Amino acid sequence: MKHNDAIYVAGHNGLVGSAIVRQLTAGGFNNVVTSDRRACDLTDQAAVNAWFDQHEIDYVFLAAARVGGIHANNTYRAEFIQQNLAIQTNVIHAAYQHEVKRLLFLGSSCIYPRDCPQPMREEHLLTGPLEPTNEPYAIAKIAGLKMVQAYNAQYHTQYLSLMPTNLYGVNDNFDLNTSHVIPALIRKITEAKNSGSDKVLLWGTGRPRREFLLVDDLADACIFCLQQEHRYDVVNVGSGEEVTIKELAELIASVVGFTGKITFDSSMPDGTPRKLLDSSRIREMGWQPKTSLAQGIRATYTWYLDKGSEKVA
Ligand code: GFB
Repeated sequence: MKHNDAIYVAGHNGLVGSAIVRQLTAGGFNNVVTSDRRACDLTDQAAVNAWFDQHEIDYVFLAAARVGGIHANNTYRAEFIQQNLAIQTNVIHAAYQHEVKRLLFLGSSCIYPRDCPQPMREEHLLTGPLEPTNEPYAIAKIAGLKMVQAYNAQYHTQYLSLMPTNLYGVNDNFDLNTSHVIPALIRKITEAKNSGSDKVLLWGTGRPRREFLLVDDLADACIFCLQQEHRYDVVNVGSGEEVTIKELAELIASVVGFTGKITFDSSMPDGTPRKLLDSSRIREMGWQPKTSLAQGIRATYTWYLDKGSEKVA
């Protein structure tokens, strides 16, 4: 990628897209192109085609998606499959028709089977049933990566799907009904501390294990991969740092300074028991994350106090 190439970041307002834009800008890429929903509804194929007609795009980062935590995935099942299938189909096909040089599609570690051997390798895809709470989202993401593979095979494109582990960071969603676990816990534990409460109630049993990656590290991986020679259609991106939800809650409580009791509501779903990615491919390519979970949580908490809490007030 040259510094003046036209680089389209689809989904630039979201957690991932905004981090890619920040990182590209910091790296001296001076022709980053974005589209807001009014200018181009990505679920509308005609609008997407018209938008690509008007912009000469060299590279695409496809970070636009309907996303959310376990409760949102489980509740808005129809919207998660319909919107994601539409967005990714429209953007990937328009990119192909407009001869973009390369495209990077963002998937998710929930594409792997619920009871997948750990750590999960790219070859484990489609070897067993999915986790029910996020099956519609996972099926859409699997369709996206299969579309990338099919276009590479038939049309000789060099598109790539990155499968990130659970992400968090600046611009995260702190709405308690739709958020992922880290922003939810930062908000719940901060509010418990501020209200003088001696306990906080979290979902599930606290026993599931999750691997987390700061979104700035993921953005770094995206830009790194799109500049490498094309070798793989699918690449996992994880930190290798895995904790139980209870350990995560204790870490967040120590960052926030909350000393009350952490309790769990086991009537809420746990989701997948464990999802640790095997990230050997990207490590062999020469990439590794820079931020530990503790550093990332401190940075996200600082941002939440500064900006995030205004958004959710
Ligand atoms: O991040 P999260 O919503 O999604 O939840 P998943 C992770 C774990 O945290 C689950 C527990 O075991 C939850 O029960 N948890 C505890 C909480 N308290 C809370 C809370 O207040 N809010 C939330 N959200 N969780 C998602 C998938 O799965 O991961 C998506 O649904 C996507 O498809 C995403 O793949 C990365 O890790 O379970």
